[in-house]
Amino acid sequence: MEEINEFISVAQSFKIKGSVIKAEKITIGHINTTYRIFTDGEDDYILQKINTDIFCDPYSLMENIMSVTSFLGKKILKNGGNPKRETLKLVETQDGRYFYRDDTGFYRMYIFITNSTSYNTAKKPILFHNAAIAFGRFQKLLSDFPAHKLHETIKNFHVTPSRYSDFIKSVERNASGRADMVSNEIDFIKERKDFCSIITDKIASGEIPLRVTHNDTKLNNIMIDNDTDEGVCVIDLDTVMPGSLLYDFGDSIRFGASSAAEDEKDLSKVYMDLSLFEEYTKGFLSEAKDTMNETEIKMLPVGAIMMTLECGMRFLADHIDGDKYFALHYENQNLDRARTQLKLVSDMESKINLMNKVVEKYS
Ligand code: ADP
Ligand code: GN1
Ligand code: MG
Repeated sequence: MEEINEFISVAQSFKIKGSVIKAEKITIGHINTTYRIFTDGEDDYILQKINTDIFCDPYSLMENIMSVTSFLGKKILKNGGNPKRETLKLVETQDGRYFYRDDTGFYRMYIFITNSTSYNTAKKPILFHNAAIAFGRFQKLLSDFPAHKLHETIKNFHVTPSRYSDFIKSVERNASGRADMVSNEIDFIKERKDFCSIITDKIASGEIPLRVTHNDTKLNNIMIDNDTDEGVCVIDLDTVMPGSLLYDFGDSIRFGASSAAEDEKDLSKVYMDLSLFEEYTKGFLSEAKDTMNETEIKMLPVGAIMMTLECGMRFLADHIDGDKYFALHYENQNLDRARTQLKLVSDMESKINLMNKVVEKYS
């Protein structure tokens, strides 16, 4: 069956209000397959086929999402907010589960958050500032979530030294035969091997605490209100797990403070925009500062470099592996993505003193 018809058919297995009018694929996001299901009822819906090559235990993943979204829903209600709009809301299947499985895949459904947009670039600085406030608030809302309840949905997700050794293995395996053509990029990463363990060492020594973190805080994982430009809802909760707050801050900067798209081919257009860095830092610290320790605050710029280097390694490893992980829209897209990340790393390294000054200003 054609994919779109498969999604329309699967949608009937969920308790949706009204009838399905049409389905439209959403191509933002590198991991899951996502459709908007339009209905003639009160709500539209998001139907997602979970990528089970990447999330090998979708049952545990759904348990995480159920417990996190119901925890957030209760808090939002208590604070006078709108839980249908301010957190993801799972839709039950006709037989009372929160996922549907058949031989085409493993699906879940959320209520579609209306009148909001997930941006790939910070079109206006205020969008990025507001995203920072929303991610900072998300962090705060989950600060008393019982971390032991969470499954690790992807092992060693932001353990950068482990990502580094996976990267070296990909280079050695050279499954696609592309490694020889990217030796400059490989060398750039190898020169930063020692840097990779700076955050994990401090987690091991207890200087940096493990918290419940989102772990995938790029700008397109937050819905921004079309009228007010405010961050409405943090989405893409597949990787909510114990982690460092530096990962969440860092990943937002990696993606949203870049002057260009993640796959920009013209590297002269790619740099870390210091004014966007300042917008984000100001917003994030205004929400999260009180819960952070001194080391975390001081190391925010390191978090940004770490997440960017790590993502560059992951994109390049996937290019060398023959594009097995991230969804592609054209040939060699992972290489373009890797190159922007490495360009950002060297730009951030040259701006580290300026970044530190910004952090000092708002802490
Ligand atoms: P992926 O893991 O592939 O990144 P996401 O969960 O981030 O998948 O979803 C992909 C895109 O679908 C998002 O960037 C957003 O545009 C849209 N989306 C996801 N959930 C919702 C929702 N509840 N309401 C509106 N749009 C959504
Ligand atoms: C993926 O799912 P998505 O597109 O929001 C990836 C992140 C990467 C990001 C790079 C589960 O995020 O870790 O940082 O691509 N998610 C997973 O854009 O691997
Ligand atoms: Mg996403």
